[in-house]
Amino acid sequence: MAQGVRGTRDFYPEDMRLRNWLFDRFRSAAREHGFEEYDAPVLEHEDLYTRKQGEEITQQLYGFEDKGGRRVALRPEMTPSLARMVMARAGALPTPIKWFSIPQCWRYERTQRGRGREHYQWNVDIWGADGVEADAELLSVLVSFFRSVGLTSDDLSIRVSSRKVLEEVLGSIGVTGEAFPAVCVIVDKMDKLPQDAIAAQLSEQGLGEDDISSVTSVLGLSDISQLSSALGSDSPAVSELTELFQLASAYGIEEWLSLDASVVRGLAYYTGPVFEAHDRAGELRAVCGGGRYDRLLSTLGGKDMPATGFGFGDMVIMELLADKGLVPDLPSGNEDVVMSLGEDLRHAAMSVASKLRESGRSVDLVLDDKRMKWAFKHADRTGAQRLVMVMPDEWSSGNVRIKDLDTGEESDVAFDDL
Ligand code: 4HU
Repeated sequence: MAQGVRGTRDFYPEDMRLRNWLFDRFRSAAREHGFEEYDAPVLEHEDLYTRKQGEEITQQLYGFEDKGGRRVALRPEMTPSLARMVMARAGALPTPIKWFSIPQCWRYERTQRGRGREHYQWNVDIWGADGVEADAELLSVLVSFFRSVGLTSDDLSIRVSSRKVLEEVLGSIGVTGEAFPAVCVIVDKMDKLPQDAIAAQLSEQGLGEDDISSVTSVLGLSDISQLSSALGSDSPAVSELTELFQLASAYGIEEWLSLDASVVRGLAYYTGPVFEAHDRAGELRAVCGGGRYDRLLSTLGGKDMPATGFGFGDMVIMELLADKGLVPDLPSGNEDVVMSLGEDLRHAAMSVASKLRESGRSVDLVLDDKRMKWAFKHADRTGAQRLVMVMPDEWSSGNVRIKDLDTGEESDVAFDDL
């Protein structure tokens, strides 16, 4: 009974301090860019996620039947819930919509490994803005966050491309329409699955050996001039990426970015710029990923609205911060430890604690008989600033003794002045 559900995590107070520290920085980066926070239920209708392009995220759906016989799912990602919310207020919401959230998202893998089944994923999205300015703004949010936790462009790079690159290559081969998102999902798995498995899947989508070579050679490109030679200088993909990199320079974040045509992302709905951040050492999975998805609403039965956004999980970033020695040592946040010497002064200690709490301080009142030595240790261990002692002689003259635990200085303070 001491164990929780497989693949889930408990957050003890020390874990929660770190999680709150991380989420505070997620929130600050989004808030300083003018994004507002929203939330949605963790439980959704399963059909919000029924897409047929073989994405890992829909294959690993944590879906089940509820007691009323309805098919429901724990959300695997936030974007469909956000799309549902935007659609329900279509026309009534002022655009651009700039919203963020930090939802818990769930997966259920059929293959049994010791892998997590839940994580928190910071989501930042802009709806109703169709230019690359919106995509650049998201990259600025990301870089602000990275800087706020002490990471530099030596630690990380954000690899950028556009779905239009692959769209143009496939268009020249005659692969269009329905097959496009499916091919993107397969191409995303190129560095994870054996070559023959990829070839077999691409062949199902109508690509022959020569087509696969053309795709592979373009995906290997990593600068704009190569891309321009391959796709033509009038290529919409090339113009889009050129403009995006110019905007990144204006933001002062260009050293964080690199062009990488192999980035396509594994979600079917992306239509334009796509990006993912990786540690430069190349030891970890992607830290975050995102892109433009201008046609998601029509797949959900609504009228399309341009949109772009990213998801940023809470696990890989903590691994990276640990590798770089950037995980902070966080104190409890308790400011005062209040204790009485002797049982007669219990009530007095409660009055003292109440007075300090009303003044806004965070007060840990010692609840049972402890020795002075214990209180010192306790105050030190929890990182408190002061030890407030209610002592017989001092209390009879209306005072308490306060020890400043940084300087070691002690002074008597009147109860009325607390
Ligand atoms: C994903 C989705 C939900 C939960 C977890 Br853990 N991972 C895909 O990255």
